[in-house]
Amino acid sequence: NIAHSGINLTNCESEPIHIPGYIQAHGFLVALTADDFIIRYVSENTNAFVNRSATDLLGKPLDALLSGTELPVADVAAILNVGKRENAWSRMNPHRFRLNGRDWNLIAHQHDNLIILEWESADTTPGNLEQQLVAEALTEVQSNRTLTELIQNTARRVKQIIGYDRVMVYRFSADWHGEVIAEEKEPHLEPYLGLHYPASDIPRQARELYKTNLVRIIADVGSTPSPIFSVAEQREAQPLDLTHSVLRAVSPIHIEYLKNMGVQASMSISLLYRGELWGLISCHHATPRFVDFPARQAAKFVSQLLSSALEFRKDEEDQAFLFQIQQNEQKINSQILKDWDVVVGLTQHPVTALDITSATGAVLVFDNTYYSMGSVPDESAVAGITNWLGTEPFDTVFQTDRLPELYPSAEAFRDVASGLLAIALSKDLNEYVLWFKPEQVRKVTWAGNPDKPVTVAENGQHQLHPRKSFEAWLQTVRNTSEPWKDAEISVAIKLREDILQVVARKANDVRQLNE
Ligand code: BLA
Repeated sequence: NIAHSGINLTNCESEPIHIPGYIQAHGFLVALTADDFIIRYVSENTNAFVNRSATDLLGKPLDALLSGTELPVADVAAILNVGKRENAWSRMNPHRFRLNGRDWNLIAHQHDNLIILEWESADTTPGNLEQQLVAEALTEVQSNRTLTELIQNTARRVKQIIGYDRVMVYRFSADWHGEVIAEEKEPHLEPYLGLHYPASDIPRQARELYKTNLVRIIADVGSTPSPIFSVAEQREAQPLDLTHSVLRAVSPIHIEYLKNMGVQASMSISLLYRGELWGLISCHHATPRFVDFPARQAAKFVSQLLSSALEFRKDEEDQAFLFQIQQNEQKINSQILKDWDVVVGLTQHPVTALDITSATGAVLVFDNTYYSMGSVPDESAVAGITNWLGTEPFDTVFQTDRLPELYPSAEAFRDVASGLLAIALSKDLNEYVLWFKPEQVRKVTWAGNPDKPVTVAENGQHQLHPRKSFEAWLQTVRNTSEPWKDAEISVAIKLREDILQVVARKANDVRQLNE
């Protein structure tokens, strides 16, 4: 049993998950000194595979591990020498061997001065479906597919490669909470698509580790992890660093989470965007399920193609959004100039003030009159907002993604106006353009009954359940909208300048007429 060593729901971030002292028992691990191949660490279960007790092997040369097996020491030593000399570990993995009547993949890497050898069983049938899916994915990233299609198809391909019940694309937000943005699943499972989870479900040190080590599999949440033994003189030393390991035993807190969720195997693949974690492909299976190294590599490759598409598509889409709203702003400006009327120019044409942001509603308050576009609070509510804005210390632009927190009366219409972006045309005359965004989550549909109590374990671990997590997240985002993008704010400021110019020129015309 892994010692929790004081880790609980409130201090998850301090669990040192890269040095758990255990591996998952579906494979075995041996770590050798890089200079002379002396065994320094061995997982306890090694004896079941090589018929030598783990403690016997400590301090012995590599030969001790392989003697008595049909595996030539020279072959393994040759591989390690090449890996060492050229630091070619990742390019060379895996090495397929037959050992005691079974097929194995040896996955080797070097960390500090140790070479870590991990042995996993190899599927007997390497398929060409994988190759076909990888080829398809390659062609697709070069095509003109939208990011949404690429994301969905990546989930579909990963599911075909690893055969899990559910494959999700989980995207992180700026505050590290996340959302399921694509899902491929067996029909009987309740959908998680569109659900959000708090940042603490995947704590900081886990996200850091996942930037370095891009794939992890938890083959069986019910299996007992195997402890790693080390030589006597190292007993006081740090446990073996498993940052780059493929067999690392997983945090018991996360195991609990998966069990509560009815999941017995989990695999996830990191999605990086400019070196930062953008999301994860998260995969679940209801029964234990191992995926061998070549299949994991294929799934990783398909996911990395998505990451590489992100690198340019995401910029492209951000660029396209900015371009679109800038175009709309110019259109509105020319409408105002042509009509020589702010109200008509902003509200009466196919392109209105609503189209320069991603807001769902907008209001122009001008000349003591209220003009609405899209879904907005009613006139008296808007009057309340503008009166309050008049007392706020800003001259040009005001924005918030949590209006009810600043202006409590807004809680009554948070479903249309949790986010507010406002430009002041004249605070003295109470003239503004206002844009509104709704509360982030208005309606959530669980396939199951959300009021059904979760079974409560004696130790209170029931808190670790995605449904609970989702509720926790809902509490934190009540009364908040999606944030306003810099592009939206800067285009709104540009619109303000254009409007004020026309207002000033009109005032000037009136003055000249009167003179
Ligand atoms: C790890 N948590 C993870 C991982 C995922 C999630 C994907 C990566 C490991 C894996 O592949 O299974 C979370 N999985 C999700 C979420 C969804 C999903 C949100 O499918 C949504 C559909 N977890 C908690 C709390 C703590 C916690 C409260 O919920 C801490 C108190 C910890 N999660 C935790 C830890 C890890 C983790 C420590 C790292 C596990 C490891 O790699 O050792």
